[in-house]
Amino acid sequence: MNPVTFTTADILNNFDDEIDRHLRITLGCHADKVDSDYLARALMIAVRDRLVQAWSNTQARQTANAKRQVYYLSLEFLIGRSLSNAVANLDLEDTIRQTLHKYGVELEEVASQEHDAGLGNGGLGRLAACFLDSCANLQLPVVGYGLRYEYGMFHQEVENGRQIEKPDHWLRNGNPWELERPDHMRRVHFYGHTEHYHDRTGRPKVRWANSQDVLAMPFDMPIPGYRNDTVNTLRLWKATATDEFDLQEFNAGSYTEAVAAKNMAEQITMVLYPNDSSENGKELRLKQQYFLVSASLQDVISNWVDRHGNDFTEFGAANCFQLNDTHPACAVPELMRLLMDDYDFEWDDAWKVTQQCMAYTNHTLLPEALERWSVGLFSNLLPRLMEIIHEINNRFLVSVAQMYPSDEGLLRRVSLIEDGEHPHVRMAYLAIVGSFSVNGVAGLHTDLLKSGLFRDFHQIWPNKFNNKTNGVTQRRWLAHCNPALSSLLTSRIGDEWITRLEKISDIRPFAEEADFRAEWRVARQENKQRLIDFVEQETGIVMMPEALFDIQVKRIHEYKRQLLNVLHVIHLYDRIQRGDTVGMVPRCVLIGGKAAPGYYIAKLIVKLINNVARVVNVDEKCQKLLKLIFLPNYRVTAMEVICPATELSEQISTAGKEASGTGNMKFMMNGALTIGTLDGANIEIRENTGDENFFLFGMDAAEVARCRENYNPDAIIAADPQIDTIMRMLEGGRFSADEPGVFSALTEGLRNPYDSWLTIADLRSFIDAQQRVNQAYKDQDAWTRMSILNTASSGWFSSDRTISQYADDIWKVQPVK
Ligand code: 26W
Repeated sequence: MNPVTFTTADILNNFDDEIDRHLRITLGCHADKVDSDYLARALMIAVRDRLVQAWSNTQARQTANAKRQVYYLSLEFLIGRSLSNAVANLDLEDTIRQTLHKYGVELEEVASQEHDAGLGNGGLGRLAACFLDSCANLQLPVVGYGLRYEYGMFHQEVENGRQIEKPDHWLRNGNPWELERPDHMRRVHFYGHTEHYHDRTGRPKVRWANSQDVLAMPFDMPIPGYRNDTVNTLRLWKATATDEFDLQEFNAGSYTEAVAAKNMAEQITMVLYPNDSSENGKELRLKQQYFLVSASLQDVISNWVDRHGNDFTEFGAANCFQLNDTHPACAVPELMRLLMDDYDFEWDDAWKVTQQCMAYTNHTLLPEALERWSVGLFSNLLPRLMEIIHEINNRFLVSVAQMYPSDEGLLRRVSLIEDGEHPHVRMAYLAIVGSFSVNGVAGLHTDLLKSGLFRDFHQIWPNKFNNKTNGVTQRRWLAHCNPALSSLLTSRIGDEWITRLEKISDIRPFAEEADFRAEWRVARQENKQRLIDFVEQETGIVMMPEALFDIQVKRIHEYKRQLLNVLHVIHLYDRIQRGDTVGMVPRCVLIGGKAAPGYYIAKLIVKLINNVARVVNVDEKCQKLLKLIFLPNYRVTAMEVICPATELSEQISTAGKEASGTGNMKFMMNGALTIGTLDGANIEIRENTGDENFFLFGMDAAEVARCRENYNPDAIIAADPQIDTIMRMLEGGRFSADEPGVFSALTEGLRNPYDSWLTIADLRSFIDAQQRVNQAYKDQDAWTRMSILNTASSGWFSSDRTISQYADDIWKVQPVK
């Protein structure tokens, strides 16, 4: 058929008509029923239509010209909303505002109707979303592969101070961005057994027999670049039942039951696991992981075969898979399986290809977060993969034994199978052995991987290891979420920073101009007011506009030490009670974040924050000086209001525990000052902004290690009257009058000499640093200068920089213009 093309002008001229047509015809909305929800849907469809042409052009261009394609495999993509992002990237804002004014609404109001795509837990998932944005911005041939969960990250509510989880049915009103692609459906095997046989030429072969199969249906989401005619793809798989599944399992007499049983297959992509940093070993989770990996690899291979037939000579050089943590580590044995069983590769050739195109990113040092799968469970669910893993391990251990003869301990330590009564597969080791690149996500993190967690592997393959410090996209995390500051920046240095954040350092000299500082404060105050309104709407609490906005938002976890933050609030509360308030600046402390549903201590921390808040916020004496707020249901969209209004960013993890952090970068970019430990990317933030513009406290990673050797929290508490008072208030029930003893697990943890998080050890230093913050805030002019210098120094923390480094050092991939 002949191709039909529209010019951009045709489309733009008709924007009004088009919205009208989508309202009336696509959505069947009667003229007197038009509201911001209908308008949002009509608008999203109209914007998506504009993306489609550039989208298929991008695909054609990349297929024709890219020497190497990259696939970002991730169980999580924490996208948030897409409308405003697409509107900005297509430069449609003015056109759309005009159209919407005819309906008497603002773009912001319409955009706020869109449901967050919350297909991730936290840092790792949001990083994947920032990376896709940067890849599109840099015009790199990168496809994201993930799962289309029916239910994303749970919705958090608070009842009697406790977290309650509610399901997040984000697809209820449809997802206008996605395009279903039934012609690219794939089939994934589970269970069954393997059969070894000889093919017609007498070669030994293996087949996976009697498997139960599930179909993988792809849904594509467009990822638009910033005004560059590039639209990349995020392909999300949905599990659906095969028809024979029903016939096999159920007899013909129970037709309706058989059809209903389709649910079993469709369970696989029903819900995102809300665990962040602790693995739980559930079979369904392994099913999800393998489902993603198998569907995606088959997709890539089938596209390859379409273009090159069965000639795989260049496959390894032309394709690169980036594994987002170990969650998709089954890609290693799965690629081996597909090459050997389906395309007749010999082991050595398949292994060469696999090692040539896999790369692994580690995101955590916490031992409890390292994925291990029981060999029994694995063999049952994925029998063919388990065989391949055993073979990879045997060959690997033979080569290690050759390199380091008679080091039995080493062989046991690096084995992919952890021996014991219940042997387990160590997924991180599988990923390391199968990849040509292993990277950490901040300088300290990579150093600790090399010297600690992966020490033996670093000794074997020093050149595999490399660092890629994380970054965030300034398009969402500054240009979009902070219009006041963005236009102020652009008025002085132009708008090149939107695509080249290193340019933001040009703002540095303006820190010395009083007028500019005054304008900076006006923008900040406008943002604080936006947050005040948001918080009042969500919690009923009214923050004081003149107060220091002191904010900690992230997953609730012991290592992130929200507890340390609360102990400081209790200290301020005590000072206010005692009348010790000379020179104290008013402060609003806001804490937000979700606890994993099965993480008892994290949930208790949520309860403590809420209980302390209840006491502080009704106290007469605190009214003008102190508020504590727990903001429920922290999510991407909430951060878009929070980070522009933040003055003090809390990055207070136990040194050596936070791999990088990325919230810390969003705050810095928006002009917040950081109070933090020498952990993760805080170290690089401090290096860039300068020691004098960063509030440092606490032990560094080396001191933490030494501290553990003879840690005596009781002695520290007894020797420091202020700390002693804090503990007495907690233990005396000041915040648990109606439920005596509820917090004993927390106070006992604090006093435990084996407390992994060493909270009491850093408390004095933290209180003192907070006092320095207090003094600094009194000089608003000096504070503003520091704020400007933080923004001016944030160029390094753009995910564009991070992705350029992945592209140059790991992927060896060029932009396709
Ligand atoms: C198996 C359960 C599970 C689920 C998620 C284990 C571990 C995870 C992630 C690794 C948790 C995570 O999001 N890690 C964060 O990754 C960010 C992006 O690199 C870093 O900035 C954070 O420091 C790190 O905690």
